[in-house]
Amino acid sequence: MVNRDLIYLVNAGNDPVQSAVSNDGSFPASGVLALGTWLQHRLPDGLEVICRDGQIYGMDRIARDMASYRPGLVGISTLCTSYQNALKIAEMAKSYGAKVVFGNDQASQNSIPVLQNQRNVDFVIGAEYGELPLELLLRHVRGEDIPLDKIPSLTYRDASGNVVGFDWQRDKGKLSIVSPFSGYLQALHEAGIDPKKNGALDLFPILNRNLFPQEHWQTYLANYSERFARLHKEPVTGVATMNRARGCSRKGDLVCKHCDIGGVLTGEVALSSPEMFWEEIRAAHNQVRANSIYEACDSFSSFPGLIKGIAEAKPADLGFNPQLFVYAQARDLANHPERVQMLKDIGVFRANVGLESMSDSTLRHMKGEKDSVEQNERALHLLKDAGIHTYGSFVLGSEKETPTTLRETTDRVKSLIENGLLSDAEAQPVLPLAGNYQGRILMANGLWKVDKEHPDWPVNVDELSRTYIHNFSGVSHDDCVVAANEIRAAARKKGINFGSGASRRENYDKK
Ligand code: B12
Ligand code: SF4
Repeated sequence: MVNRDLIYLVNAGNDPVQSAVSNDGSFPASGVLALGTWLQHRLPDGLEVICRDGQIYGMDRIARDMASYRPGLVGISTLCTSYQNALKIAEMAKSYGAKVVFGNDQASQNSIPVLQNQRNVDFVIGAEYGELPLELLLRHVRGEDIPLDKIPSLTYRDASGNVVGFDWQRDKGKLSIVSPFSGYLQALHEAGIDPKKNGALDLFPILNRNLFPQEHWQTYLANYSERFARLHKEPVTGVATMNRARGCSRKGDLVCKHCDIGGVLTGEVALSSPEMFWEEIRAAHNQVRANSIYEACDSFSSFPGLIKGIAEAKPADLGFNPQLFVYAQARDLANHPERVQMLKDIGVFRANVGLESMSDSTLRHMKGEKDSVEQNERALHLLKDAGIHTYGSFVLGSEKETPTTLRETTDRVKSLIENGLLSDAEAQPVLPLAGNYQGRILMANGLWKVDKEHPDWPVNVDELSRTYIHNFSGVSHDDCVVAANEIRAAARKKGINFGSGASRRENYDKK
């Protein structure tokens, strides 16, 4: 017997074979918290919500939870590097009779093949904003008369077993929070939010971080402190993630070619009010003593109006000194140096900057003609002068990559590290994904399915990356791994953090 009044929401942590980035396990997965908080607000009567982050909790404990809680519905947050774990959790959940729903970018973009190939997955919710569709699905599972075909962005099997409903490739344009298809217009209206003005994200309540056990927060803090405490002048008392802005100023051809963020690919911009921004920060401190807080908007520097508003709305009675970590684009900062000061004013102490390449021809191929290495360097100097640390990431092996450009990037990144312009360096071969340019190129050339036994997803991200680089780049995947290892060695020597995301661990072990 399952408990239909209990929903278990879990972020599937990275599969064991994956290499880590230095942020992994240091920052909470807020997607499941956002979903759980929404459900508690909307279905307050008799619903129990349990949230866990598999990245720090471990599969054994998730297995024990399934056996003891017997949830009626299990929601699994699934990214490209956590698909195997997500499937294992689905299998465990199913063995006790739960219904299983996958969500987040990876599941969303691949919902059709996931359901065609995985009997342990009942549903996929393909949404930027999973809250409302999950609420409707939960109500359906609990016995309310809500037909599956009335749930926005749901992929499911019909009575004959055919996979029907949301198809990301076909329907992604309908996911906007202000689209009639998304189902949010009525909720916005009820909340008194004008969908034509910015502020739609105010619809989502302040995260209830207590949905994660205290132990999760202690683990994030311990992991974070081990890697980042040395960057702080004041003791770090807690770490939190928040998200009060979504979207990017890049549109159309200027979207970075490797970008796979669903909302950015569809041109979605949604913001909260500056007041809500500070409420979230205050709550993060009250709930888990967080003073190091990651605003996960990619890319935050795209919104100078919002940042200015946030600076103006900063409460005088906050009672602590928030240290913010945000995404910023080099181009935004180099062309608008005043934005660096604005970031400083609101408490930004570390910026995550996708520098991608330090060779103009590859950089421009990846990000368009308006970006340059000179801008990358200028932004790094501005940040350093303002006392803001930079987490710089680099993507190797694009179509314009040649041995010369790869050498140029590697040497320049090493010199950035040596000159103290980076406090973290992340470098890895480019990864084609269902939503990004590289993925589309593989699909167009019939090269997408690289694993015949797992046609829904080639679980080995390196194979996919290798296939792409081998066929379309002027270097090999091995060349990129060698370059990444050279960058990692320089970072290690300098004593700064380093990592290689979305790439397999074996590339970097014993090197
Ligand atoms: C913050 C962040 C992190 C944090 C926290 C990780 C986490 N799991 O949340 C850190 C730094 C630790 C991290 C790590 C990684 N990340 Co990350 N990360 C982000 C970022 C910038 C924001 C995510 C976020 O917090 N948004 C705010 C919350 C509220 O929204 P959300 O998580 O998207 O969840 C909403 C919906 O997606 C949906 N939803 C989510 N889960 C579920 C589950 C169910 C059942 C349902 C119904 C709906 C649903 O509803 C939620 C509420 O609206 C995104 C890019 C972006 N801007 O979206 C990349 C992103 C998600 N990360 C990505 C990647 C690749 C990684 C890493 C693999 C990097 C690496 N190590 O190689 C790891 C994976 C770690 C893991 N398995 O958890 C990719 C995923 C690509 C893909 N197709 O899978 C993204 C899209 C960036 C990119 N490259 O384009 N990341
Ligand atoms: S700056 Fe970030 S969010 Fe914007 S397109 Fe590039 S990778 Fe995507």
